[in-house]
Amino acid sequence: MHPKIDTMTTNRTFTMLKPDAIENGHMGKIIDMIINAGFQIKAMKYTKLSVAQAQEFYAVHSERPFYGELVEYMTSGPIIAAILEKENAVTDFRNLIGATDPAEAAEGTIRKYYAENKGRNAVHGSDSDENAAIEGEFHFSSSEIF
Ligand code: IDP
Ligand code: MG
Repeated sequence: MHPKIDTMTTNRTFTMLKPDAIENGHMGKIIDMIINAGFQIKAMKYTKLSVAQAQEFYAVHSERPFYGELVEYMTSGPIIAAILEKENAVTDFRNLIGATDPAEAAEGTIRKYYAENKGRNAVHGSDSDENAAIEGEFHFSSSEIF
């Protein structure tokens, strides 16, 4: 039998610069790191999540003890949402942002530089190609993607 070849990989991921990154004035430096790492910005907007949007976006975590805190934090101020393109976008972007908890994030990662703690951790990055597509469509219509 032939080995199964994965043709499902896409070159896009989805990110949010979270409320702490905006509050702390880190958005310019974070966007600069993203561009310098070779990502193209396909879509970007400055917006604010409603409680219903944050609950839906993080529905996978609804049973976790931090869910209420997470929704409150993600709706506490504006965010910057973006669709990014690059070869191996999902994996490369997860490597660029670093571990969820900045105490565990590698040197040179966005969370190492700019996250406050495990909850207020500056950036979101999709964890799979499938979620990247779902999350991108959640925030952008096709006429907003370039
Ligand atoms: P990720 O953002 O690195 O993919 P997830 O485990 O998917 O991490 O969690 C989603 C978000 O929920 C995190 O980025 C962080 O903002 C928040 N979060 C995760 N774990 C905790 C926790 O233990 N306490 C508070 N907030 C958390
Ligand atoms: Mg995640």
